[in-house]
Amino acid sequence: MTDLKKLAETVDEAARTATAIPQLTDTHRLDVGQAYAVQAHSLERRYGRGEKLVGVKMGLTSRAKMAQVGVDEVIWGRLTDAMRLDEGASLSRKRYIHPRIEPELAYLLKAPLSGDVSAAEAMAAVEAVAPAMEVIDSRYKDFKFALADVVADNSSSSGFVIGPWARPDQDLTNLGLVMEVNGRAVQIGTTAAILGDPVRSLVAAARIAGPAVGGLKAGWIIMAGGVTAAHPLAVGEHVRTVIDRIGSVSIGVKE
Ligand code: OOG
Ligand code: MG
Repeated sequence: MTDLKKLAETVDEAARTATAIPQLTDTHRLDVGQAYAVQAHSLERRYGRGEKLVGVKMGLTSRAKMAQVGVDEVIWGRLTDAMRLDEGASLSRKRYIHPRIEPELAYLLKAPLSGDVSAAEAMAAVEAVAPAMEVIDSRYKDFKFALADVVADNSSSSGFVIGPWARPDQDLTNLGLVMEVNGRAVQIGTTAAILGDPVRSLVAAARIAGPAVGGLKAGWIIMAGGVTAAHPLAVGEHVRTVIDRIGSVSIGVKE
């Protein structure tokens, strides 16, 4: 029988020490349900070190992301306070294995959400929205994984940065977005790339992540998923994402 706690220790140690590991599915039979259990156990280890659950991230909610990693199912992961990066600050490249960054939209909840909810019900629970970026750093060698591997690895999540919060009572369905590196556009897209309408990602978070975390809570952040393919980060880069009408968010990369 596969020891899910042992696998959780393996992915957690890989993340904690920024060390690449072979895919779990190379040596273990792991279904997606077991992979989520590994994720939950690995996060328990983080909570044991004092980290707090502050939200969830949705993943593979756009075609561009599915194509980049070769997995085509919507996945989710857990966000802790220690993963949050300061807006406009610089992250330390050496704390990661092979970090990539991707432009996202973040929701801030003012009311709990869980289970089957409509888009209107989901939006009624939203306090604010913000331009955001996620730093993903798959713990697997060469950033290669199967569905169960990436789920066990907290869906590659490694950090997130949130820009200024904006009012949610505006049309968010098709906002143009540009991600720039040192002032040069490297990715362009639209929020419509997220499941046709980013609110669908929030609805999916309530349905698939909600029951597993005792409900999405007021005060939590929900990351809707990468709009475009992710950009590999290098020291000296300054990355900025601008979303039409919402605003911008940036981060630098130092040694
Ligand atoms: C998997 C995580 C996907 C997103 O926003 O689509 C994700 C990966 O790309 O490594 O975070
Ligand atoms: Mg992401």
